[in-house]
Amino acid sequence: MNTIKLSFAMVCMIYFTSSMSAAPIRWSAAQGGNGHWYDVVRTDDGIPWATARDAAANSTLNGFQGYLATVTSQAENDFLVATFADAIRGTWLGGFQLLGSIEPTGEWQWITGEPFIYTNWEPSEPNNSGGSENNLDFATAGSSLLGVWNDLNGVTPPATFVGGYVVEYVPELPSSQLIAIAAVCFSGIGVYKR
Ligand SMILES: [Ca+2]
Ligand SMILES: [Ca+2]
Repeated sequence: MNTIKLSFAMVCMIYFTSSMSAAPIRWSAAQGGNGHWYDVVRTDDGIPWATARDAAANSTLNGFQGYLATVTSQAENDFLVATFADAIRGTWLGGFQLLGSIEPTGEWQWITGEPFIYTNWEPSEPNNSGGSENNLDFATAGSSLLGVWNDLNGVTPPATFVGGYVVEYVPELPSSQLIAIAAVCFSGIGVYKR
């Protein structure tokens, strides 16, 4: 029985530590920010956009679900550049085009539904290279400019062009789900200690 309780407590601790193990950084109101948190996750080169999108959606920060980052202002783009520097090169963002969009600049949208108005395309981008670049990334090291955008093939992205993604988290009051999980975990640990 004690083994079961110990295992339960360990699972709980792993849950909480894993959700905090990354090091997201907040764009605070004091900085003129929106209060959201951001993290750059480096992965194997060539990660498909949809894989990154799903991984971001499965990421949590203190119980809050993340999403593939949406960059909707120059100030937000500047914050990411200043905060993560070269780590953002070759990372996916939450922008995409549906098939049939007017190429290369037409009908870009954010996964959140936010208006796609601000852009920071690299000069000569988007170019819909190969006729199949419908996903948004921060341009890779081949670019002379840090923080500029590129359109890239999200299904079979060139391994040398993308190797990670940016996650954004919107903080809110602790969810009832988190409270419930925490209550169960701490009661379980308390039982074990007795
Ligand atoms: Ca395109
Ligand atoms: Ca391109």
